[in-house]
Amino acid sequence: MAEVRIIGEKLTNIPWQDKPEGAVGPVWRHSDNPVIQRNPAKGIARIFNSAVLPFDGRFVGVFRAETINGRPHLHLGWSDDALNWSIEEERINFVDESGKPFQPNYAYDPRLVEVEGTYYIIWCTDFYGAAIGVAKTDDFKTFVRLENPFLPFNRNGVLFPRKINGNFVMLSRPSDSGHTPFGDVFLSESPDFVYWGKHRHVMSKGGQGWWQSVKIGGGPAPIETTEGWLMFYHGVTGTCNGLVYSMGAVILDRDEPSKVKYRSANYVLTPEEWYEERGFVSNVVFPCATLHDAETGRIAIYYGAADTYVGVAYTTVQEIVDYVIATSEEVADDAEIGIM
Ligand code: BMA
Repeated sequence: MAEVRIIGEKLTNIPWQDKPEGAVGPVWRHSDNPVIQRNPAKGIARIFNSAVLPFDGRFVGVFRAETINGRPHLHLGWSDDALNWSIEEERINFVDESGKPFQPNYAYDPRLVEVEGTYYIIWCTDFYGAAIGVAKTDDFKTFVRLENPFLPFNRNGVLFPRKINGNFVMLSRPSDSGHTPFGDVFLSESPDFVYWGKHRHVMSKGGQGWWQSVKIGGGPAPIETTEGWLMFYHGVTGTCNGLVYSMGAVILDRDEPSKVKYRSANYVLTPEEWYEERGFVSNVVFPCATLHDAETGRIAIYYGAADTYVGVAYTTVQEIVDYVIATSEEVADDAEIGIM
């Protein structure tokens, strides 16, 4: 197939392991998973569904920390190698735009995305029910909350790492107040990070397979490649024992990302290892971040496992894009911008 490249920065010190002999599929696991175990800091029982980025010669993470009273909050963590993490015991202290404390009642499933030198945290917050909260920081010391972008109920807010056609672009998954038994991915634009509109449908749940038949949700910030925006996402199926969360991969149009170019009919990672199959919520892989290197095309994917651990998995841009193209299916009107 044609050569595919990541469009972006060189980041050669990310975690990496070559594909082992006999690996099944285009994504393979770090051999020493999970990289974050239970009880990783005082007062924190479990960390999962979390996001990381390079910052100032090290790596920084915004972690979904399930505290010992069972409520999720966001904590910072630091690492030299992006595998061994030191998690701060204090939760992130958010302030409003005038500097007054402004803590969310709960916060989960954070994404962390840099756009034009500012770091944005996007998470699921309490706004008369589950909705999307956003904050920004320049230094990982002061975190300023911004206006909530969307009405409730909504989850899985995923910001693109650059403006497209002059606007910020955010994916989201409108939902209900509970364990949402439905859901497609939509996209909205904003010129100023306050007013969001031009809402477009991006992807439907479903397809020929059953692994994404109940609902889907955006994952890590999309990666810009020469073939389009590569995005990992989660797809959910129902069983007599509850929901199963797998990871899928899709390529969106570079200039009009509400259009799906290719979408793999198969999952690219599904719960198979003990730390994915067994935990607080069994059978969950839930990707929220990647570290990637434009020079080598290597991608390290950070995912929550069984709502209990953090796992790392690897692929290369060539391997995953070739796989998505080779196994692509068209679902509903994904290839269009959708009805308005
Ligand atoms: C979703 C979210 C995720 C979680 C998943 C499986 O609705 O709450 O945080 O990983 O369920 O429990």
